Amino acid sequence: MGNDELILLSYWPSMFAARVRIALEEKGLNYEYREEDLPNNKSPLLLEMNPVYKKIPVLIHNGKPICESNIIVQYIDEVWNDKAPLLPSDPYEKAQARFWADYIDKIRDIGWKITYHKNKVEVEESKNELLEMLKALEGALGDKPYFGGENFGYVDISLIGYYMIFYTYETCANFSIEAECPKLIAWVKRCLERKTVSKSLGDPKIVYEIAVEWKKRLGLE
Ligand code: GS8
Repeated sequence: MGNDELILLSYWPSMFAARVRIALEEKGLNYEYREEDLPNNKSPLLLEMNPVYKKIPVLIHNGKPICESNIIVQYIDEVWNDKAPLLPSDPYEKAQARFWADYIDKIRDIGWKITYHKNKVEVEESKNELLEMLKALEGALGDKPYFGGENFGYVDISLIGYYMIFYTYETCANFSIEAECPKLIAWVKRCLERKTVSKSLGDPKIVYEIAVEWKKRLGLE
C-alpha cells in the first residue's frame, strides 16, 4: 500500500480528529493534513465527503471518504494490519475495546455542559457525572500501562484526545482531575511520552481560550 493517497480533513482542537492523527502516526503513514475552518466556513470538499454529518474528521483514501473517528481508526488498523496493531485480535477483547470506546464518546456531551452551562448546580452535577465516568475508565485501566495491556491501542487512542480539553473542564468547574483520578493522569503522561501522541495534540490552554471565546459569543461570560 505504498502509493496510497491519504488526505485528512481535520480541525486541530478536535479530540476526534486527534484519534485519526495518532492512528496514522502509529502506523507510520504519510498523509496530507487539511485544516477546516469550523463551524461556519467548511470547505466544499468536507461537504462533499461527509454529506451526512458534515463533520471532521474525514479520511480520504485514494479518493474515497471514511467518516466518524472510531470507524476511521478501525479502518486504518484493518488496511495497514502489518504493523502496530491497534485493536486486539481476540473477538472478546475486541468487543471490550469497542465497548469502552463507545463509552468514551459519551464524555463530550457532559463536558459541553461543564463548559457552557450557566447554572452552577448543573455545572456541579455534570462535573460529578464526568468524574464518575473517568473513575470507571480508571477502573478499566487498572494497573496496566495501557487500556489493552502492555501495548498502546484503540481505547488509548479513543480517550487521549480529551487531554486537550481536560484543562477547560477543570477550569470551568474548578476541580482537579489528577486529584480525583491520579492513575488516569499517570496514564495520560505515559501516552504523552509517545511522539505519535504528543505531536498530534494541541495545547490545552489554547483550547481553553477558544472555549472562553465561544462563551463570550454565546453570551455566557
Ligand atoms: C464527532 C465529530 C465531531 O463532532 C466522530 O468523528 O467521532 N462522532 C464524530 N466533529 C466536530 C468537530 S470536534 O467537536 C465538527 O466537525 N463539527 C462541525 C459541525 O458540527 O458543524
